[in-house]
Amino acid sequence: MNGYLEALHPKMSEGDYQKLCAITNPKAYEFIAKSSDLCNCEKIFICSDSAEDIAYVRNQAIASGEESFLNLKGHTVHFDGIHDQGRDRKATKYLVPRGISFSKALNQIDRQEGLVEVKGLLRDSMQGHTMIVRFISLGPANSVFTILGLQCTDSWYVAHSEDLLYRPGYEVFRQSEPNREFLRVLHSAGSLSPKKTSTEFNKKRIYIDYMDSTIYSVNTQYAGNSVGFKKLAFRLAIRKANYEGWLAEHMMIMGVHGPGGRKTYFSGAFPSACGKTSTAMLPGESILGDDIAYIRDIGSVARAVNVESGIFGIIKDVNPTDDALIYKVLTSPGEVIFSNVLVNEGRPYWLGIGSELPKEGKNFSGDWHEGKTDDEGNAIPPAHKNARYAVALKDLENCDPEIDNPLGVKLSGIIYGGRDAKAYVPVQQSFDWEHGIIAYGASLETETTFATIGKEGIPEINMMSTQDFISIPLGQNVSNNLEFGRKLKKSPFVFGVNYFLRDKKNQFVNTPQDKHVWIKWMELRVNGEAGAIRTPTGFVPKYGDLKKLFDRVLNKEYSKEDYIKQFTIRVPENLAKIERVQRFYQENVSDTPLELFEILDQQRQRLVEAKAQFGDYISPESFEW
Ligand code: SPV
Ligand code: MN
Repeated sequence: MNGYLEALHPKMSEGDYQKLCAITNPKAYEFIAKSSDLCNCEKIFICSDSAEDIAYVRNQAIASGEESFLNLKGHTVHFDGIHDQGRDRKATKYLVPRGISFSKALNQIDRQEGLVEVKGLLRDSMQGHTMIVRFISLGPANSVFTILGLQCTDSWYVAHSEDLLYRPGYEVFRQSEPNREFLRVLHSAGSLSPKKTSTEFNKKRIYIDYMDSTIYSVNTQYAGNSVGFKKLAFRLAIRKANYEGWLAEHMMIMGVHGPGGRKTYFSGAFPSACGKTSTAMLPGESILGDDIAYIRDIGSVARAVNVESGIFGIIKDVNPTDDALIYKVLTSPGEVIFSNVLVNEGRPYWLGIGSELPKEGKNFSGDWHEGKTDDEGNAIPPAHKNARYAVALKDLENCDPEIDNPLGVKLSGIIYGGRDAKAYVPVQQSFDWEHGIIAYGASLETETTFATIGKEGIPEINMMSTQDFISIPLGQNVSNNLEFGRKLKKSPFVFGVNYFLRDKKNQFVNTPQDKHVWIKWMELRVNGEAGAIRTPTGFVPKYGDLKKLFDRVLNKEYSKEDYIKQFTIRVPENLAKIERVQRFYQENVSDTPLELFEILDQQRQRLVEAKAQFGDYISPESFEW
């Protein structure tokens, strides 16, 4: 025991003190004591994950005013401040020791300077409040994947969300060696408005101290900035994974059901708001995870676990047609936290709900009515585009039974999906692992969306969809991905998808449902049951296979015309894409592996040759012979 435990004693009830004593990790005491000292909390609550403690957290989320009840049993709503509606890239920085510099593409600050700043903002931030201590197991407990986490927060909403989104870790901590490592998160919502939202949005800071495996977050409540085990611990995990030779990825994991009761697992990386959750939740398939995966080489096979155990999903466009399964969960009794939706007479509403919205209610701006404008005179929408829901995966009927398998599931395919209006076809398979990692993963392009604060629709490279979260030299991240698959006896197939391709009139060439056909095609490919056409950018499906799948999966007629439109190889757009990607790496990533340039040069060469033979826009069938 160390002096920290005794220092904490006066702020705890006897029961809480006993709960903490049962954990014998002196570093845990130290982190809790230093957090308590800095933030000057009045009391400390130790959440042991018992039913009683969880119920207490849930009740306090209501009693504190951070959440309110909705009509359906188990449903609550939470609002974040008007300036706190997404991950805040500007406010999020890596603390980098003097003499070290990350890629220009990463936001960073001198470590000492940053620590002084963020600790200054956290000082006395919990005065008069309780500090909640939560222990979390990232990944299934007691497995080779497990990483432990400890969060101190003054937000009952954050503590409640963690209950839905993460596996309990108190018992794991209790049974662990005293010197077991863990990730640390200290969060304070800062001073709160009468509506219980963080007021000092200009002083919002999310600083990542990778030297000390610690994250500091202050003056924010939006879960992506405050629930430390979401994107914050993910940044630390990516670093750890890269040094230890495994992968921490921004990926969903799903089981795709094939002929004869076969189930094949895929993981898929998509930037925020690009279809990751809706892919994992396709009807008839099963979900293991929708956001963060750890992937390891076990017995020379890529195996993956979901780091989390719940979904913090985008609610916009969840309706009975496009997302039937989620819609059902969100409209049935059960534990759900809604955030930043519109509430009218105890019912939540959101954009794209599939029916008309009320003209008034309560939303992230307070009392709302149609026509309400913000300080700059812009109309305030009824619900925020980035409004979300939090649910536990075990509450879903399509939750995959392997979710807690300590060895994870065998990945047969991995998918990279961007938001690319012009170049890539809706689905294609890479020639090999390296081509997939470079041409689909490292070249992943998207546009900024409402999931991060700032202007929408700005095109950008979002490497493996983890660009925002990488805390090592970016080139090293690419090399590690290349290396990981090369070491496997049989690496997963790599697919690139693009749900956002548009035609000349700027209309999407696919409906959101079409992705189900692409997924089924990938399942057949992995199992050697579908052919493909070799094009300059990858293997694309044959019309006949897709026609059958459209009929079987969606009960839809699929015309040759649609096929040609969707799978035409657009040479000028693809050449321009290669230019952009190469320029990004040349300008921003000094340690880019040479292989990246080589693989893209080869792709350019194939495109140029195809152009010489067939012209700028080439029907996929021209490549079939
Ligand atoms: C994302 O934006 O990628 C999310 C939500 O999954 S969060 O990271 O929590 O903001
Ligand atoms: Mn995400």
